[in-house]
Amino acid sequence: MKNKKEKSPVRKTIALAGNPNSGKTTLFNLLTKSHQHIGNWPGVTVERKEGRYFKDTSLKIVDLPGIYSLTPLSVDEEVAHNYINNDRPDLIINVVDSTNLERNLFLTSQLLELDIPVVVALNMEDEARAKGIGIDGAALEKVFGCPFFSVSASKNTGVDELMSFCGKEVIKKESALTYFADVESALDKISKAVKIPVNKRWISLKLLEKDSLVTDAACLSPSQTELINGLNAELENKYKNSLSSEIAKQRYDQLNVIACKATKSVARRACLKSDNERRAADGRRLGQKTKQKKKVPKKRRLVSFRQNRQSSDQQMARLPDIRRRDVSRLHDFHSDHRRMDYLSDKRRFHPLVSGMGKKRT
Ligand SMILES: Nc1nc2c(ncn2[C@@H]2O[C@H](COP(=O)(O)OP(=O)(O)O)[C@@H](O)[C@H]2O)c(=O)[nH]1
Ligand SMILES: [Mg+2]
Repeated sequence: MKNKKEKSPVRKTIALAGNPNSGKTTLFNLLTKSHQHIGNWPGVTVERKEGRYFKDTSLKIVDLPGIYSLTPLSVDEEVAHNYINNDRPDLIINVVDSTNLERNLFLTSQLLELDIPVVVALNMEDEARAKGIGIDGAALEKVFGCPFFSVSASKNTGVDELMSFCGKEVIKKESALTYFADVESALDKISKAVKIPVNKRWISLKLLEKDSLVTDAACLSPSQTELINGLNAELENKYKNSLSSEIAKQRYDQLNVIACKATKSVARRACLKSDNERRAADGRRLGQKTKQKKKVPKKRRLVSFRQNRQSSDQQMARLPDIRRRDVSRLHDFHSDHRRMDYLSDKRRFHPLVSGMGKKRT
C-alpha cells in the first residue's frame, strides 16, 4: 500500500545524466532510498531506475545510463539520449566526476546546447580533495551560465543544497560555449532558414555537421539542403577537416582552457607519489638548492621545439587513455561501419528532431 508521501503529486521530473562511473546511481540511491521502481527500458535489457525524492516537495528522479556525449554509439547511450529528447525531463542534474573535469565537461557543454535547464553536481568532491584537486565552481558558473554544486554522493555532503536548489524553479540560460565566428555565422543562417521547434542550437550544429540521423529526420527542402551543403563545404575546405571533428576540436580546446583555469592544486604534496618527489618538494619549500635546469638559448629552444614536434599518431599515443578513447570514438563514428549499422537499423528518425516535420514522399 502506497503511503501518503508517495501519493503526493510529482512537482517535476529530474534526470541524472553523466559519464559512466560519475556517481549517478550512488546519488540516485541516496535521494530515493526505498522509494524506487526498477525495471527495464522498453525494448532493451538496460535497467531503468526511477524513484521519488521528498523534501518540501515531491520530485521524480530518473537514473540514466552513462553517456560520454549526445551522439549515441551504444544502446546505453541511445536510451539516455532518447529519454532526454523524447520524454524531456524538467531538469537535468549533470553528475560530473570532479577528478576528471575536462572529459566530463564535454557532455556538459552539449547538454547546455539543449533547451532543458541543467544543474551540475561536481561529484566525488571528497576524492578530488584527497588528490589535491580544488575546483572553482564559481568560475565554472560564470563560463557556463548554469549552477555548479560541489557534492559527494557517497559521503552525503552538499546534496541537500543541491536538491533544495533543484526543487525551486530553475530557469534555462544561454549556453556559453561559442565556436569560431564563421561557424557561429553558419549556425545563425541555418537556424533562420530551417524551422526548428526545440533544441535549436544543438540541431543547427548537427545539420551543419551533416549528421545524417538529424538531416534525415529534418526533411529539408532542396533550398535548405543546398544552403547547408554550401556552408558545410566552405567550412570543411577552410579547416581541412570534417566539420564534426573540427567542432569537437573547438569544443575540446575551450574545455581544456576552462578546466585548467577552474582547477587548482590544493595540496600538491598529496599528489606526489614517491618519497623522493615529496622530499624534493619539501626541500624546495625550505629554500634548499635543487638541481637547476640548464637554460637553453632562445634560438636553440625553437629548433628543439621543431625537432620535438610530433606526428598526430605520437600525439594520440601521449593522450591519457580516456581522452584517447574520446577522440578515437569521434573519428570512428564518422568513418567506420558502426554508423552504417545504426542507420540501417529500424530507428531512422533521430529522436532529437522528432516532431520537426513529416517525411516528404
Ligand atoms: N569517493 C567517492 N566515490 C564515489 C562518490 N560517488 C560515487 N562514488 C563511487 O564511484 C563508483 C561509481 O559510482 P556509480 O554510482 O555506480 O556511478 P554511475 O556509473 O554514474 O552510476 C562507485 O564505486 C561509487 O561508490 C563520491 O562522491 N565519492
Ligand atoms: Mg549507474
